[in-house]
Amino acid sequence: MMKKLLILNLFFLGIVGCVAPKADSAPPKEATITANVQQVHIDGGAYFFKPNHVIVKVNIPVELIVKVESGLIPHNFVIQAPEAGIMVKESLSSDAKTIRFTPKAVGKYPFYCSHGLPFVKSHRERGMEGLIEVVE
Ligand SMILES: [Cu+2]
Repeated sequence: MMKKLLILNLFFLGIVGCVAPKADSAPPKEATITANVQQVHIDGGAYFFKPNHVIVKVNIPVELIVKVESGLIPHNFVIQAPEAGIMVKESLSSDAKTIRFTPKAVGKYPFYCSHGLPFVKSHRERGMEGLIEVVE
């Protein structure tokens, strides 16, 4: 447990230590398991999710606690992975929203924001996407 906390602390220090951490250079975020629920906090905005690579264990309930920076741009959080029992589409705000599911199959599944306007790059194309990695 102490080791896990230490790793978590180092992770946050790493984030704070970088002036502008490039999203895809950050290490993947492992879920914190408490009382048989795996919790991960994800922050989003124009146009990112941080962390953008989350690792969870199969067959253990997951709680993603997701919020986005305040502003007028609407964002949502989508995972379409029926093969893993994960079907999520939730609108987001600056109030944290808890998204619950239990991953049923090992694999890598994308999450993203599906917003965007016709004829311009979607939020996903601009970087609002990430990966849920489900492991044994
Ligand atoms: Cu968006």
